Amino acid sequence: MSKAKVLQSVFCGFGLAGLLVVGAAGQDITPDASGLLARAGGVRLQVNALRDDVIRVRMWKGDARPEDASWAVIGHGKVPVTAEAKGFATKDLRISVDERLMLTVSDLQGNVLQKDAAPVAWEGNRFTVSKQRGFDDHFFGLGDKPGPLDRGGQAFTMWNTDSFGWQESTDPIYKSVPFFMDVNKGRTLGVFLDNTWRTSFDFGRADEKRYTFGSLDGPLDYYLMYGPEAKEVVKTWAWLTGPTPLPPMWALGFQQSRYSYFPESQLREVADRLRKDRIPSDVLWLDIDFQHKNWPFTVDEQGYPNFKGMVKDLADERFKLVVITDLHVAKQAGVGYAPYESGTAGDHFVKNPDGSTYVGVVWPGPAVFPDFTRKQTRQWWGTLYKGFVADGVAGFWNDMNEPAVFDGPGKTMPDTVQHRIDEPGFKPRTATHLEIHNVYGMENSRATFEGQLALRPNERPFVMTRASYAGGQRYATTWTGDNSATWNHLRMTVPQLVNLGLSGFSLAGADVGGFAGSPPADLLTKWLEISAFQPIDRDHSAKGTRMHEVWVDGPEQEAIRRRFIEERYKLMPYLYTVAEETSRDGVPFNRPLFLEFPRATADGSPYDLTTGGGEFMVGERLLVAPNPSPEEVAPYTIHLPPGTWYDYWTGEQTTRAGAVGTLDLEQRDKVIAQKPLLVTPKLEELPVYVRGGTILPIAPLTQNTAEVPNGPLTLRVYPLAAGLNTPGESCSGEVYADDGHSFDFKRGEFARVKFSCAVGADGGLTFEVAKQEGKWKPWWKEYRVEVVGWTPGKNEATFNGKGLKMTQVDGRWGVTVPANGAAGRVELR
Ligand code: NBV
Repeated sequence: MSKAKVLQSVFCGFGLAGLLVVGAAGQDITPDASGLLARAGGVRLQVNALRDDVIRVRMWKGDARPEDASWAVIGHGKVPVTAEAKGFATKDLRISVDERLMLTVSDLQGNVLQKDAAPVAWEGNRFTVSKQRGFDDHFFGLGDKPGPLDRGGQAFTMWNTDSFGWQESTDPIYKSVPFFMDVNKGRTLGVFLDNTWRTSFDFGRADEKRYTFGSLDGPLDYYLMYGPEAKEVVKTWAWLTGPTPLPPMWALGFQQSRYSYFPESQLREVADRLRKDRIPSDVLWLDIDFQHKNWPFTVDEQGYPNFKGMVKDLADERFKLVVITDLHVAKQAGVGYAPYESGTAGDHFVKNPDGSTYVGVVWPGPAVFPDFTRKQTRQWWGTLYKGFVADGVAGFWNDMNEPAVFDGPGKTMPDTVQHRIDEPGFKPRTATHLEIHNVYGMENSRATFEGQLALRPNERPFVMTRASYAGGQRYATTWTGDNSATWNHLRMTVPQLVNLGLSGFSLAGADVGGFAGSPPADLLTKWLEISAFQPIDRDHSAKGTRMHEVWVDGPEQEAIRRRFIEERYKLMPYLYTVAEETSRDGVPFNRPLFLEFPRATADGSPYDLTTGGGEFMVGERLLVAPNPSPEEVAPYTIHLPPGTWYDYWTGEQTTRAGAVGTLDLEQRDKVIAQKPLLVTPKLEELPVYVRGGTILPIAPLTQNTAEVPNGPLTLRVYPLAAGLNTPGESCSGEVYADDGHSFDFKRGEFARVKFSCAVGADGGLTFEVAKQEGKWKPWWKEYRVEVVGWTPGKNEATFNGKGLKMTQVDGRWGVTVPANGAAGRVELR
């Protein structure tokens, strides 16, 4: 459509009143191949389709188009659109713009997905975007913000902040991930405001009919990602900003940390005890006290006289070591402190407006701060790891990178500190700390990550960062900072880690047992139970609190704790498969139920509103249902989405609401309403369910992820319907394996095996093993195929047509068959 034509239709469409509002001076729409450019008064609006389901919206004042650069977005194309009278349409969406540049986004069926509630409000450079909000809008994401899973009714600020002892209503805390999704009756729209300045989000707190987002400065630049299913939006988010890469497998093992193990002998005692007590574990952490006077990249030679030898001894015991490397470089001239001297020589530190180096006080005393917005500085930072890497340190921890500065205003750097952006995609320019603050931690973790890659090109880096921004999942795992040893903090780990996962940070953890304060024995036990199903399982505690390693409360508590950690290790083939999925499509490790069951409610509202956000999925197959009030002793209700479920521990089947597809939505809801599933909480139990139709890969117990499991890979079949009595019903599963630490998987050195099964008319089961993808030889030589809740009618089994004997193990009937990468078929009846 020509520009003139659009103008004409715009005029007709809006009528005289509209024109008067804008003024004759200039409102027009110019379509282009992938969207439009519009102008009203002195404001420009650019809307483009990056994909049929992804729209980018930019707005600015004046003629000069702002710089098009992003720390978060990793590149994207544009797709052609069809121009329409008031906007354009893609194959999924319709965008219309009114005379005041107000946007409406609908699907092609006419459902409004998002509509401006008011024109963008500008106050100097500050802007606020307002969207209409209804009671069916539910908001998720926004990174590590504490509070309920659904962000509706609340308001948040993005400003990375060291918030020791944060509580449920504390905001802001460590990270800024200005991405959220709005789930409205099963239709999901993701929104990402790509602005690193201090941004704010209000989901109906100031005005229940609106949600708003804005910033005090910087670009008005946001992306809309349409589902309709939330899972699609999460995948699109990973498309836009990158998924969490595949971690080394040991990162999924149990990890023991404390602020701080000191001296070396204490760390060795912890290691010995873990092995002696047979607590499966992979990682030990060293916090700041292992350093000389808290100077990053040094070792206190008195406390740790034989650092290299110790790392080696730990490695012999199959422990990986992660050490802290804070970014505040001690300001120590002339004493041979290489990070300061080489950093000064290379001009790598951030500056005051007068050109002098900015100095702030942190753990080492006066310290200087690398300018991570410079590529050269990140490269230099990466080289600082050379010594630790040579010593065999496996991973690195970037703390305090909000950045925390003890004597700075607001406990961070002054707003006026200068960063010298020198980064591909950006104009080389000076930016104030106001602009860089929220990405500083992410770029710190990026420098660490890329440094590892440079030093050990064929090893997957492991970095954990406290502060980050959107896209930071590309470089580091994260944790929720300085939580507290309370029951409420244990409860909050679930919504917090789930929202982090939806925001891209699939691999996240909370300090197990709580950082601040001392957990009573039962709290620590329950925490270790739940964390066994969370992505990063790291026990960590603050100085001055009581020790909280697994054994500290005596043999009874220890036995419970061990059992859960052991279960995590048995589930490792599944957990690793989930992590590998994340690395491709971004669907997180822990998931809200609505991600897997978008149609579990009659009206399409997120199912998690029913559960209160306390239940969560591990991958697509396991559901964990902790007590929503973990200190409460009375029975509580578990809400299982429609379908067949199995108690993970007992195998008992719970078809609470009929199999999916057999009841209509309304009936399903009634069934759920009729029969609450009540459980009485017990210290030693955590309800976990397996979705019917699952084939779950399980390994023999190992004491760490480096140990080769001894025995077959168990493929536990959880039929879709009870007793295999519904012909045609099927189940599926898969397992992924590789060497667990290198990038050889990118060159085909991996194994992915898919399994499926179907129930025959005779009540028997046909189980198919597909030919292995990839050329890696996994550890298993055999499969144990077993069926949960099933008794054979004829007691007949074949493998590839040949008869074999069926056996019962722990009440489950099955067979053991060779596994050599070839396709195979097991028949059980
Ligand atoms: O490095 C010490 C701690 C660390 O243990 C914790 O996990 C971080 O969140 N660090 C904060 C600095 C001081 C905390 C009081």
